[in-house]
Amino acid sequence: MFDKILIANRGEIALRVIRAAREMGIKTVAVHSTADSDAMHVRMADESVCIGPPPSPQSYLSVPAIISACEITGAQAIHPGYGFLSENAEFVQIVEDHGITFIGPTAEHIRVMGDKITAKDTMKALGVPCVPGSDGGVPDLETAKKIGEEFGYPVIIKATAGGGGRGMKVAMSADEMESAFMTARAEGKAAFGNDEVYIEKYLTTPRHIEIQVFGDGKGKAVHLGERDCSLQRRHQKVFEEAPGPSISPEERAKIGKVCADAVAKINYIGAGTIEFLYENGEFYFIEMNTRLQVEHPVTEGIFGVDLVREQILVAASEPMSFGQDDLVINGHAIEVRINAEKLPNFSPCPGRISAFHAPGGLGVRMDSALYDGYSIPPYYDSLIAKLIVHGRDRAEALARLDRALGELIVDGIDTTVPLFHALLQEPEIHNGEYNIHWLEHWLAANMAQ
Ligand code: MV4
Repeated sequence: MFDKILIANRGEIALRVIRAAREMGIKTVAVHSTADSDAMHVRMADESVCIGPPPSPQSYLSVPAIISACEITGAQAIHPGYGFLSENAEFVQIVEDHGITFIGPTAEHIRVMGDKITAKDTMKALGVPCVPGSDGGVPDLETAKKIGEEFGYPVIIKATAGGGGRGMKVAMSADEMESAFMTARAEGKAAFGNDEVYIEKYLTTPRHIEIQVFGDGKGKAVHLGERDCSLQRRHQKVFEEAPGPSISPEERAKIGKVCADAVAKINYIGAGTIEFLYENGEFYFIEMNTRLQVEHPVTEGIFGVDLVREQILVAASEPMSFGQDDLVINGHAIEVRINAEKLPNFSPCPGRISAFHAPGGLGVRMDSALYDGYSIPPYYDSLIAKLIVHGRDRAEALARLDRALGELIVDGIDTTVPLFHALLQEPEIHNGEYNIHWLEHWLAANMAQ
C-alpha cells in the first residue's frame, strides 16, 4: 500500500479523498493555487504545496507543477478527483512515465471512452445496448441526410469529442439537417479541435440513468446499480438519487450484469460510470465516464461502501473488498448540489461566508469544504456543498432532505438552497415522475422574472 498520495484537486472532493486516505493510514499531500491558501483541503491534508496562480490552467491543470509537487513530497500516487485532469489521458501517461501511480483507469481506457464514437463502438461490441444511429462517423451532409431518412426524424448530431451536451444539435426534420450537421461539426472543431460527428435517433423524453461499475484491472468487475440524474439544468446535474425510482430489481440486475461483464472484459480498473438514456423500459448507452463522479455518495449511501477506498486499493494492486454478491441495496439516497449561485439566473455568487452551519443527524451526510469566515474564490466551480440524505425508503429520504435543508445555514452569499425547498413542494418530485426535460420546464414556469 502507498505511504503517501497527492490529491490533484480542491474543494469537497479533495476532502473526500483525504478522508478515505486517512482511514487507510495513508499520508496526504494537498496542492493549491495562491487563491486557495486558506482552503479547507490545504488545512486538512498532512502537507501542502502551492502550485501556481489562481487560473486553473496555471495551477490545478498544470501537469509540470503537479508532477513536481509529487516528486518534492515523495507521494507515490495521485488521485485526480473529478474534473481538472481526471480524464486526461496524456496526463495519466506522464504520471506513469514518472513512476507515479495514477489512482484511476489506464490512459488507454480514458482515451477510448473520451472519443464518443470509439466508446460506442467498444460498448456495442461488448454487448451494451446503444442508441440506434450511424455506424461510426458521418463524413458529409449527403450521408447525414441518408441516415436521417433511414432512422427517421428527429435525429441528434453529436461531436465525437463532445460530451456533457457540447457539440450536440437536434434535427427535427430533413430541412433542419443541413444547419444541425454543419453547426455540430463547427462546434466540435471550435471546442475540441475535432470536427468528426455521429448521428443517433433522438429520444424525446428519456431519463438519465447511469450505472456505477468498478473493476480490479484483472478481469473482475462489479456493478453498484444505477443513479437517476435526470434533474439537470443546462447539462449540470442538480439532484441525483439511487436507486432510480423507475428501475425494477430485474432491470437493475440485467443492465448491471451487462455493464459489469463489459468492463470486466476490458480489464477496467477502478470506478467508472456507464451513462444511459432510459425510455419505455429500454436502456440506450450514450457515454462512459472514467472517473469518480460528483454524485458517487448516493451509491455509497445505499451500498454502504467507500468507493474512494476501493479506488486506492485497486490502484495499489490489492483486491477489491467486495464481490457482486456482497452488494445489497439498503434504502434510498438523494444528493442535492448546493451552488454559490443567485437565483433565478444561477449567476455565480462568490464571496465571504459570514455564518455556516452544516445539518446533521441520522442519514445526513454533508460533503463540503466550507467553513465559517471562508471566502469562496471566483475562479472555480460554484459547487460549495453536496447534501446527501439516506432513508429506509424514498419518502423518508425526501422528508429527511427537507429537514436537513432547513438546518443548513450559509450566510453572506446566495445559494441554490431555495430551489430545493421549492422542488420539494412538487408532486412530480415525490412521485419520481420526471425526465431529462422536467427541470428546465419547471424552471421556465417557476423562475421566470
Ligand atoms: C441524447 C438525447 C436524446 N437522444 N441522445 C446530453 C448530454 C449528453 N451526455 C447526451 N445528451 C443527450 N443525448 C439521444 N440520442 C438527449 C440528451 C440530453 C440530455 C441527456 C441527459 C441529461 C440531460 C439532457 C438534457 C438534454 C439533452
